[in-house]
Amino acid sequence: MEKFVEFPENFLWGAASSGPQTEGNYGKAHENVMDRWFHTKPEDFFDQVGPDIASDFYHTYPEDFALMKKIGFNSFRTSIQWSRLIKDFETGEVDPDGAKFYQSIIDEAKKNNITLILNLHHFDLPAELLDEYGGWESKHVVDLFVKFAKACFELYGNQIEYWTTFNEPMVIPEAGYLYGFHYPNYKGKGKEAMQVIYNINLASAKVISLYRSMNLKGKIGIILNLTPAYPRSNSQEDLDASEFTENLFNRSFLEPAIKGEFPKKLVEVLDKDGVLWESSQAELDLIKKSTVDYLGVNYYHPKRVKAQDHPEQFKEPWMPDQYFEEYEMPNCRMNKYRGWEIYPKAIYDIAMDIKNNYGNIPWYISENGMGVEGEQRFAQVDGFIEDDYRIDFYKEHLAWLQKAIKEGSNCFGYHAWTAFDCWSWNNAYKNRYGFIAVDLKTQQRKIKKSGYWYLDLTKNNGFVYDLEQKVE
Ligand code: BGP
Repeated sequence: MEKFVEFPENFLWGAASSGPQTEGNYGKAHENVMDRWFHTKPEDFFDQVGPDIASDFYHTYPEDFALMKKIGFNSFRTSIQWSRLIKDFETGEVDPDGAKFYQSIIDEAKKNNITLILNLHHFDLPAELLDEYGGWESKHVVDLFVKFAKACFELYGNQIEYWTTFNEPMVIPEAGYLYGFHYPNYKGKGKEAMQVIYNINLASAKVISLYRSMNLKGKIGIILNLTPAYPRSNSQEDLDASEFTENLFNRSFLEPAIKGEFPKKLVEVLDKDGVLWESSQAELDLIKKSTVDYLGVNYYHPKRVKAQDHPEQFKEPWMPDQYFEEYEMPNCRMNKYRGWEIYPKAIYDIAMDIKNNYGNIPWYISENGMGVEGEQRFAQVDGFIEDDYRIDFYKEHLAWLQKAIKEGSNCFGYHAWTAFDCWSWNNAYKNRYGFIAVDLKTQQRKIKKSGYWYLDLTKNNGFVYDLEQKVE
């Protein structure tokens, strides 16, 4: 039966993006690791398009905020690039042009009545810190990140209500150290990846502790990509595999962020295998007391897992894959352009997990979305893109989210990925995700059909839908 899917009052509606994917490199004194990757191996990127211009947000932000307002946003997330704001990483000295730019972003958001969520790290470690110290493997880098955060809080602390320390921190060890799909493209560095997990948790806790000590008036959280690990069967082997996968890929950040502790079972396995991170009691105490005020959840796809048939292949060097194997579930819905399964119900499962197992902490969907290759095929003669597939994707996910909210999950907002088409880590502009199309040659913007749909959704604070039938 059709019904009105209604959201709570004052719900945050908007979208997320990030500095490195939108701004372009104008005036930036330092490369981040993604810039470095493109500058050294442009052939790794779709159509060899890099982040140097990206969506030109450095120049187009006044127009972009006006368009976001026009399609109903009351909030927007972006990130401050460490490699733009800081001139000297060791001292934390600020680059005045960088500081001016982010102040303009804050002012423009305010002018448009858009609440800005500011994130401090979106895969964009300064490349020099990788060269000099081994990046997130180093605790010195943790302390340099705290200096960067201090500069951000000193400059903008009281102007921002919602801060986040990291976006999808698990992607850094996963993509950079285990499987090699992000720079520095290491593969098989299991032990190092575990230290990176620990160090980033420590960095987040240190920044939260600093934020609290500065008596600022906002809130501070973290953004995690939660990919529920569903087992192939109820056999003990498959259940163990899914539990390990959950603990490693979701809860190694979720537990410290909210409970101040690492998952016990994961720590036991890593200890037994001799790959547990190096930590001190003082650090663990700091993590224990520096938990988040709220959580952001990026949800795109689930993980399907089964027991590993060939664990011996992953013992030397140590890799977590000895405890699980991912597989593609037969007959699942797939976005073949991205290779991600579409499974909207997982958003409900995540919401109820937060409610039941994490003290029903305030949280929001900080990213959810879908892009396909060749979106231009949906363009009408005047270039208007009729992206109904995206509208359907959003409706279905939102309906599951609203069901969880009705059942008591403490969700305060929904951010899509993304506002206007932006650059992606090696897929560049292959899969377009925006409500607003960006013409890469002219940098002209044009609202897509989904943008007008979002305006209606936000005006009505809901939409008509039948979750059972999945028809409007
Ligand atoms: C998330 C990232 C975003 C964004 C999005 C879409 O993991 O936080 O930065 O890129 O995924 O994924 P992709 O761009 O890889 O298609």
